[in-house]
Amino acid sequence: MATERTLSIIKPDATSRNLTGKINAKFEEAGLRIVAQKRIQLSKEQAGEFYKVHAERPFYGELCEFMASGPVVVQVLEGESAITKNREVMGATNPADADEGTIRAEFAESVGENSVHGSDAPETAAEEIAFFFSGLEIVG
Ligand code: DAT
Ligand code: MG
Repeated sequence: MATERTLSIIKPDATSRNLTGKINAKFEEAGLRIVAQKRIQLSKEQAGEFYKVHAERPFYGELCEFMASGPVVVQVLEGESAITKNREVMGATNPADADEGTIRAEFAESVGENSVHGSDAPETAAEEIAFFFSGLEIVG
């Protein structure tokens, strides 16, 4: 096992319900360290660029609108197998399928408004971290 970094986003449905601290507690309880964090509001264009891998999916327009609809908290999480571990703590994309105790089971409102994003592989984690953060902003 190796120490990894992954990109996490606390989405607008969660920031609007004041859940940032509760979600961060889930990461920290799982042994993930928040080594960079900032609250920003994305434009629809920036959301579209971030999610361009989904450009052909039927929900792409809705996803970009939602991600630009309010503040998000973007963060870098660090820890042993952080990419996989974060996906476990997040739970399944659709909260109806998410295991008990996961962030999405507890907090997500729907498959579209599902409270958190997490990178899915080492390559995407590196790309997504660089999308939001410079090296100077990440302090492990
Ligand atoms: P994940 O966020 O678990 O990595 P994904 O990469 O398949 O899931 O999809 C990215 C986001 O797109 C997801 O968090 C919410 C939205 N999405 C996915 N499937 C959807 C659907 N069937 N309807 C509406 N939004 C969807
Ligand atoms: Mg994904």
